[in-house]
Formats: sequence, C-alpha cells, structure tokens
Amino acid sequence: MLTRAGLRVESAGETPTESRREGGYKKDIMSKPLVSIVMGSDSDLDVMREAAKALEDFGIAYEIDVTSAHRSPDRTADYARKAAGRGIRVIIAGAGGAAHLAGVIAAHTTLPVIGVPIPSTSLNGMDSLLATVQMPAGIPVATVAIGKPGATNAGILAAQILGLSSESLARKLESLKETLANSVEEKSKKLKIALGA
Ligand code: C2R
Repeated sequence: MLTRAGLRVESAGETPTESRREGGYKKDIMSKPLVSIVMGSDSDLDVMREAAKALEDFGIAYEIDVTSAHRSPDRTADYARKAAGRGIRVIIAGAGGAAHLAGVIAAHTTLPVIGVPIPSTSLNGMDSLLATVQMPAGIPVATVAIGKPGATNAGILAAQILGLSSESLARKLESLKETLANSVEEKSKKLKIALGA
C-alpha cells in the first residue's frame, strides 16, 4: 500500500490516536492515512490521481492501492474488513466497466464508501456509473461523476466528511468555496471584455 500525505505518513498498519480534540485530530490528519484510495486496475490511476490531488490540497494523508473485486476477491474483502481497524475513515473506490469494486467494499465495511466511475471501456463510463450507483437498499455507495471531475469531487467529499470533526478542515472547505466564487467573477469579467460588453 503506497501512502502519501500533505506531510509525513506512517505505516498503514498503525492505529491512529482516537483524540477528537481539534489539536489531536489535526495531528492525525497530517500524519496518518485517514482516506484510502483504491482502484480496480493500475490503468485507472490517471483518473484516480485527481482524488489524491484534492486530498493533498487539504493536507489529508491518504494511502493508495489497486485491488479488484473480480480479480482478487479475497484480497478486496480482507482490505475492506480491516480498513476501519487501521484508522481509515473514508474509502474512495474507482473502477471501470462492470464496476463492482465500491459496492463489494461497502458490503464488508461500515465506513463511508465513495465510488468513482472510470471511463475505461467503449461505453465511456456509463457502464461504470450504473454499476457503481445502482446499489440495493442497505449498502450505500456515494457515487460521484464519471472520470476526473468525479475523482476530484470524491477527494473533496472525503474532506467534507472528515471536516465534520475538524475545524481547520472546515475552514479550508469554506476557503475553497470562496476561491470557486472568485473564479466565476474572473470568468465573468473576462467574458465581458472578450465580448466588448
Ligand atoms: P485492466 O486495464 O486491468 O484490464 O482493467 C478496472 O477498474 C479497469 O477500469 C480494466 C478495467 O477493469 C476494471 N475492474 C473492475 C474491477 N476490477 C477491475 N471494474 C472490479 O472489481 O469491479
């Protein structure tokens, strides 16, 4: 399991501090992988990298790996069952085609699972979208948009989930909203200049 963080990352097998104090929790965010990104194949990395980038922008430590519900069912079940015990708080799972990965992981854990439909077949992700989003009642997968925008949003959604328990993360999320609003103001100005309005 490859681990990355805004700062330092420790062994994915270590148990994180359970402190919910702002200071303690912030420390966890900066040092322990709280988010686990998995994908069905290394061919999905170009898309799933966007989830990792979003987490890095928030300084959230994450781990990233490949596992497949189809090709490595035992490994996937084992990963999902042990994730919470390793201190993971949110799982982001991306897969293409008959994308069962997120759903199978969700079947083995009570952690929130965010599914990213990967456009890796001739159906351009519609197959992955439907396979990921159409879960039966009882096993939710929070499914985001197809491809890179979805992967980015998966990272932000994970930050929002963690932000419920972290004031510093909540502030960063507010700041992102302001940045987005300012970028629209800029686009509006540029458009008016381009149109001579
Ligand atoms: P390869 O490029 O390895 O042939 O994979 C992967 O996510 C990838 O998009 C092709 C596509 O197969 C997908 N895959 C799944 C699962 N495992 C692999 N949908 C799964 O378990 O759901």
